[in-house]
Order: sequence, then C-alpha cells, then structure tokens
Amino acid sequence: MIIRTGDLGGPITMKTAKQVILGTAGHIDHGKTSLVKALTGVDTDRLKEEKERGITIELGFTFFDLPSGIRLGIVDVPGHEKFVKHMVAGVWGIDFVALIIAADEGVMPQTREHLDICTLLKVKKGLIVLTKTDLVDRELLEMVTEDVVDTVKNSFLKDAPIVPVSSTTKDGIPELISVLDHLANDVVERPSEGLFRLPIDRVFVMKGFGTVVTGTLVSGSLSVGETVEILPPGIEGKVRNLQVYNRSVEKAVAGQRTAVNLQGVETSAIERGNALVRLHTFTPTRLMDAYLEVLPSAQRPVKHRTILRFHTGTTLTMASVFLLDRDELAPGEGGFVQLRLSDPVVALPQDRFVIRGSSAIQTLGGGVVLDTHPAKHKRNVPTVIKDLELLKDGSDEQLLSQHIVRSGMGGIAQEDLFDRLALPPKAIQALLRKIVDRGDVLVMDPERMKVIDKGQYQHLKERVLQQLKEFHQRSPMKSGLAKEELRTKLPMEVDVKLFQILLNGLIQSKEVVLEKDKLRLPGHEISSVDEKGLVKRVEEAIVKGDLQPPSSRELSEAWSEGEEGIRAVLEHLVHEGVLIKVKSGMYFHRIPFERLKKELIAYLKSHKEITTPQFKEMTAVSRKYVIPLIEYFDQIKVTLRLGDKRILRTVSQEPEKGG
Ligand SMILES: Nc1nc2c(ncn2[C@@H]2O[C@H](COP(=O)(O)OP(=O)(O)OP(=O)(O)O)[C@@H](O)[C@H]2O)c(=O)[nH]1
Ligand SMILES: [Mg+2]
Repeated sequence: MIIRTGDLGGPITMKTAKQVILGTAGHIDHGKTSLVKALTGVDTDRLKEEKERGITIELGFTFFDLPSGIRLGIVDVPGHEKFVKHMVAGVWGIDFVALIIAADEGVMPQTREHLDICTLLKVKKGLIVLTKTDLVDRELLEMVTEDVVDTVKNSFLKDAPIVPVSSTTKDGIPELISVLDHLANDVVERPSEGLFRLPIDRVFVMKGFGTVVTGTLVSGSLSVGETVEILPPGIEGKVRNLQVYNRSVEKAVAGQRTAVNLQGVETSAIERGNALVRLHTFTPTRLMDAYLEVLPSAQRPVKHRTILRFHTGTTLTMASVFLLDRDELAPGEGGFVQLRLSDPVVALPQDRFVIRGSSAIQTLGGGVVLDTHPAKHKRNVPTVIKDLELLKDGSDEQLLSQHIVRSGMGGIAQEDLFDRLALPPKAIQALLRKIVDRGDVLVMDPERMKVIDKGQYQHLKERVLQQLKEFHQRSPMKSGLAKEELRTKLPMEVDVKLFQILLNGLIQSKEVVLEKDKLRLPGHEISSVDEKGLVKRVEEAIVKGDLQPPSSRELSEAWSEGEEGIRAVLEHLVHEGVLIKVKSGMYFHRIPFERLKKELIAYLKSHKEITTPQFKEMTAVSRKYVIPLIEYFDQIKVTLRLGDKRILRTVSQEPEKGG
C-alpha cells in the first residue's frame, strides 16, 4: 500500500547502463541505515563507534540494481545534529533524496533541517519514506502522514510519493523499490563532457595500492592514467586505478560514486573537503559573489559581516558575509553577498551552498555561487548589484559576456573561462565563438583564444589618449611619449600583445601618430604651442652666445618669460639635435661645439696632451664654461683624464685624411 504515489513519470524503460544516486535524509534513529540494509543487504555503518553507539557518523555508501536495470547508488547520511556537515557533504551531488521519517516519532528537528538543506542545495526531486510502520497502528500512521504532508507542503517534496515501510518485517519494501525505479528512470543523466570534478568525501590507504579517495563524480569524466590535481593543496598525482561500485573501470563518468587510486600522493597530505580535478582547470578561491537566501524558519537575521559556517561540495570553512545592498537579511529574505572565506575552496558558479551558525549551530540559509573570482566590491553600488543580477538570472551567453567584461582591461583566456560557468568546456568554446563573431569581444591572442570585451577595450583606448593628452600638457615642448613609458602608465594586466594591438589600432585610425619611436596626438605640434616664437628666439640667442651661451635663467630675466617655458624649449632643441646639453642649465649650439671639438682633437693629435689652462687658452672663455666643457669631452669619451692632463681617447675616432 503506497499512501501517495505522486507523479511517477512515464513508463519505465530498460536502462542497464544508467546510474543514479539516491541520498537518505532524516532525523537520528529514524531508520535510514536500516532501510538501506533492507534494500541492499549491506550495513553501511562500518565504524566501531557507529556499531557501539548505534548511530551513523560518517557517510555510508552502497548500491543495488533496480528491476529496470538502473544501478542505484546510495549515500546514507547521519541524522545526528552534530554531523550535519557530513550530511551536507553527502547530499551535495545526489540525484534524488529519500526523506525518512519514523512513523512512531513523526517530524523531528533534523527532519526539518535536512529538508531545508536539500531545498537550499536544490535537490530537485525525492520521496518520503515512513519507517517503523510495524510499531504503529493505522490511526497513528494517518496522523503522522498528515503531519508530514503539512511539513513538506511548501517544499520540492510537496507532491512527492509517500511510502510506508518496515525494515524489520520488509512490509512495503517491494512497493518502495518500484517507486525508486520510477523516480530513477526519470532522472536526467549528467553530461559527462563537463569539467571534471570530484569533491572528496573519503581518503584512505589500501594495502598494496596506496592512497584512495572517493566521492561523487559531479561533472565530467576521468580515465585511468590521467594526471590529476588535488586542490587546494595543489598536489599532483596519477590515476592508477578507478573503481565504480566495487568494479575496476577504465573510465568513470558524471553521476557515479567513484574511488580513485592515486599514484605518488601521500594520504596524509589530503583530506575530506579537497577536490580532485584535472591539472590547470580550477583555481581555488577565498572570495566569491553569491546570492544568499535566509530560511523563513531562521531564528534571526543574517547581519553584515557575520561570520558563519560555509558548506559547499564536501568542504566546510568559515565565511564572513558582506551584504552588498543592505545591513541585514531577515528570515525569508534573499540578497547579493560577497563571501570572504577563511580557507580557499574549489567552486564553480551555479554551485549551491549552505550556511550555518558559527556558535548556535543551525542551518540559517544558503544559495548559489555567482562568481568565484570577483574583485572586492564596495557596498551599495547600483552597478555592482545590476551585474550580479545578470549573473544570477542571465542566459549562458549573457553570463559568459559578463565574465569577459569582469576580467577587465587585461582580457581573459578561454581556458580561464572554463571554471567561470557551469557548462562543459565545449559549450563554452562554442558560445565564445558566437560572441566573437558577433563582434562584442576582441581576440587579442588567437593561440590562447584570449579575448577582451569591446567596452573594456574602449576604456583602454581612452586611457591611452588621456595619457598622451596629459603628457603634452605637462611637456608641451616634447615631441612625444616613448612607447615603453606609455605602457607603464596602463593597468598592469595589459600585456605586450594587447598593447601592440591597441597601438596599431590607434595609429591606423590616425588617433595617435608614431614618429621616431615617440607617440603623440595628431594635434600636437610644437610650433602650435609656441605662440611667441620662443623656439626661434632661444636658438638665435644660443648661437649668438657662441662658446659663452646664456643660461635659461639669464634668458628668462632678459625677456621676462617664465624659466620653465624656456627650459622646455631648450630641452626640445636638445631632443631635435640642435643644442647640446653640457650640464644641467648649460646648453651650447651644435655649430660652435663641433668646431671646438675638431680644434681640440687636432691639438691633441699634434701635442698628445692638454692641460686645463691650455684648453682655456684655446677656447678663450671663462672658467664657468671651461670646466663643464672639458668634463663633457671626458664624458663623451673624446678625452681621457690623466691627473691634471688629458689625452685623446680614441685615435681612430677621426681618421686622418689619406692615412
Ligand atoms: N521496529 C523497527 N525498528 C526499526 C526499523 N527501522 C529501524 N529500526 C531500528 O531503529 C534504530 C535506528 O535505526 P538506524 O537505521 O540506525 O537509524 P538511522 O536513521 O540510520 O540513525 P542515524 O544514522 O544515527 O541517524 C535501530 O535500532 C533499528 O533497529 C523498523 O522498520 N522497524
Ligand atoms: Mg544511520
């Protein structure tokens, strides 16, 4: 007799290859483990302590084949309130749940808490099993059933089958098997081309084999011989052997309970809560954006910066909850949050999580991960919330675009997008192609398929133009800015390739001019800022000064012009090759300077050496100019100083005519 059949879907088809995972849930001692034993013959309570205390502590695993041929894997969870963390780990990744309620006790605290957890983790379907029916009469069973129907009326189990059984007398077990078969038949198998991930729920040593880890393979597939990585510790190992339901296999796929024998991995280095992934596919994170819902039944609101227990996959860590658009979330409310975790975790957007109190341990709420690698957000910023709304409710394509926008001015490579979306890499590749073809993003490195959002690229372009504008304002007499100097003024994540693409684009569109390795805006010409014809006047004054040229200060005083401006003109003329800067503030015109240089070389060739007084006589100028000049000749390696004399440094510098 089935109390309520619910919607059992269509007719069952024979599916020998199909594998589906069922999880148990329910209050302590309500008969979960006994029911699993009644179904499979296996006692999943293996630990000595479990046997002695008669309770489940760790997760139990077993399986059996349903009449249709579907293999049903079972994760048996503990009901004790102290072990809810194991329960969350066990339920994360199951296909459907059996909420188990003892007919002699009815709905109890962990019945509700486990139901809440399954709801928060978005377990899509399930059934209700009333156990220990041999201990109650018909009347009591009816009362309990009413209570149960009332408890689940607003949950995903509101229309679920209700099956009364006795694990002791086996009453109702055949009916239960038939209901399980219908539900399993209806489960949509997980795609095996997803990004491989196995949250580890057990680690142990097997004699003669070494380290074995087990878990529910939640997405993708894994084959013997592959190199894998255990995160967060970042330990590499090789898959020596794979087992699915006690049988060695070459390949394990999503939806299977899997045991992985790892070569080259110390058992002590890994623990429950770590994740087994393929190399370079995930980066653990300590900061994530999420949407958090507080249970209507929570005793108190969740306040900004509260520290709570955070459960996802098989991991438990502490999280500081930053509420992004309010100061508290009341029971029944939901909002966008940034979670700062005390330990790094492996997660994907769309992953579900549960939060529980840190001292009064009680399930408070949970939600969905939206971004696993966000920037730190300021609170109460409308654009931040708008972006997160898109990540929460947008289409896959909008999500992908949004992640590209979020990668900023540095762009993002295709492989780094694989762990931003809960989609198989192949699907992400195809979506990215579509976005590129539409022209919303720019490919900056076709080899790695590194892309940048058009809007971000535009920002970057504007940055370059702004930098050049500011540069011209600062140094009106400089012809332009060196490429490398410009690069240092852009965000660090802008790599050489992107920088080159950016410059080429700007040069091609004539927004920027490249001249002698210097970049400038097309409107910038020195003559255009030189309204007073200073360039010409300065050059004339320096020529006139011959070997005793006026300083910038002297010119500024003589003409009542700002010294800054004159200095800029002098520097510009040095840059143009008209003047030679012998020392700070002292500029010679090239013509008299070259004449002097020739005279000096000729003198040294015939006299072999020269003293400072002799050089002073040659130039016929004051010491103020003599010393800087002769030192400059040392500096440019025309002369070499030996004590108080100087000799010619390189004879070959000016080859003798006909010699
Ligand atoms: N009479 C009767 N006793 C049952 C039945 N199912 C379980 N029990 C008894 O109830 C007690 C608890 O059963 P378990 O199966 O260990 O309960 P559990 O839900 O797995 O408990 P935890 O895992 O610790 O939460 C045991 O003593 C069982 O023998 C049943 O259908 N009829
Ligand atoms: Mg148990």
